[in-house]
Amino acid sequence: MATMTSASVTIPSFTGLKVAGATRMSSGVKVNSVSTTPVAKMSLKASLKDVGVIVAATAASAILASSAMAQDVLLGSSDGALVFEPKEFSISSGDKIVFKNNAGFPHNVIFDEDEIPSGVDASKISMSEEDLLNAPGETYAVTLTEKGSYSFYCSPHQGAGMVGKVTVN
Ligand SMILES: [Cu+2]
Repeated sequence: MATMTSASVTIPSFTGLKVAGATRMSSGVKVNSVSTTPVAKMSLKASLKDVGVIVAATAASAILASSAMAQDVLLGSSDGALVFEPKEFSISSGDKIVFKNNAGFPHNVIFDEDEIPSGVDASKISMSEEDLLNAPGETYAVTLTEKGSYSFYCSPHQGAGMVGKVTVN
């Protein structure tokens, strides 16, 4: 039973990764709910780990290497709360923010077009609304250069309070 459940959950995550859409959300929720069984959790982790590596490599290639500092932000706290951790922080212009899937996924990172410095294109620094980080450890990185304050949220969990704010100095 545990093995069957694991397989049936893992396959949609595998094939659907990055293809996006509302269906991805429901498969991600299932992953979390079945992971209470130790056996299912172990095999899930093993198979999803490989996916995470592939996705991380793909994401990394889209990001220019930089000698600037990086700020890590966890997506979901380790106790499972639907929050960015930290949810409010400051960086220097040119620093990279690395959002990392931690718990309670799927998550994404959308900058609020009305709460970013004028002249900054929200779509260029955000993930797309339907794009979701499904796998443990999967990351989304963005480098901010324009000084000012930026508000961002996770679209699946915005209503639950998964919002954050970064000040670029
Ligand atoms: Cu979220």
